[in-house]
Amino acid sequence: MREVTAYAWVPEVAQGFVKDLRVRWALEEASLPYTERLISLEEKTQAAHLARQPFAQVPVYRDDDADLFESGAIVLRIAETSDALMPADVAGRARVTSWVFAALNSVEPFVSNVTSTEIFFAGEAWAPGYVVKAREMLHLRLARLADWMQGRDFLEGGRFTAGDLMMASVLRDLERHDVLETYPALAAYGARCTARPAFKRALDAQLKAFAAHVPA
Ligand SMILES: N[C@@H](CCC(=O)N[C@@H](CS)C(=O)NCC(=O)O)C(=O)O
Repeated sequence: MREVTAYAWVPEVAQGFVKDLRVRWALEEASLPYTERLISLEEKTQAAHLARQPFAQVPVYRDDDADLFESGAIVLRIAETSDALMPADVAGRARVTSWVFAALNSVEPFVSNVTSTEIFFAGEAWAPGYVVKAREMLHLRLARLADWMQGRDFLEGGRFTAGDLMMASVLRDLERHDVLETYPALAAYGARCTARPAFKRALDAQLKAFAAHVPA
């Protein structure tokens, strides 16, 4: 049994970007079937959900042996059971873990500072000045990542791993923010990852749920 908790519906701006997509993508890469547990936006703050996700967010995931939250933790758990997302050797697995954390810790906060300001706070008086600084900080991280990607198709060279899944998911949040144009190698890397059939199946599954639950 594998079950992913996701939202039944979110406003259009978030559709295709809700983080259960990462979990669905990992499961698709690993060819592991799963069921969906879809909750409303109201349910996220109810006790039953908070008992499983203390921050009132999705995704939440469970399988026969574990119940966990945080997309990175979930993707790593799935990766541990599938050589589609992690190599078999200890050293290679450690590198994948490093990249999952790098995506979530060293890149995503800088991406979020820009995207959340430009999407949710664009009208605030402080936003224009803040976003200039946030973009500068983001460019520092992206420039380093672009250097790393030189001569590499994926983060660790020739093969796709859970690290790429997470990094591409983070970079994808910049699609609507004219940032990746500065880094053709990163844009190409992201496109290489999201061109994978497993990503398409995951995205379709998330969007299908939203289409079936449009509020009256
Ligand atoms: N660090 C968490 C973040 C999860 C997250 O941001 N979830 C969003 C949807 S993409 C959410 O449920 N937001 C509702 C809220 O924060 O109240 C993870 O990676 O799982």
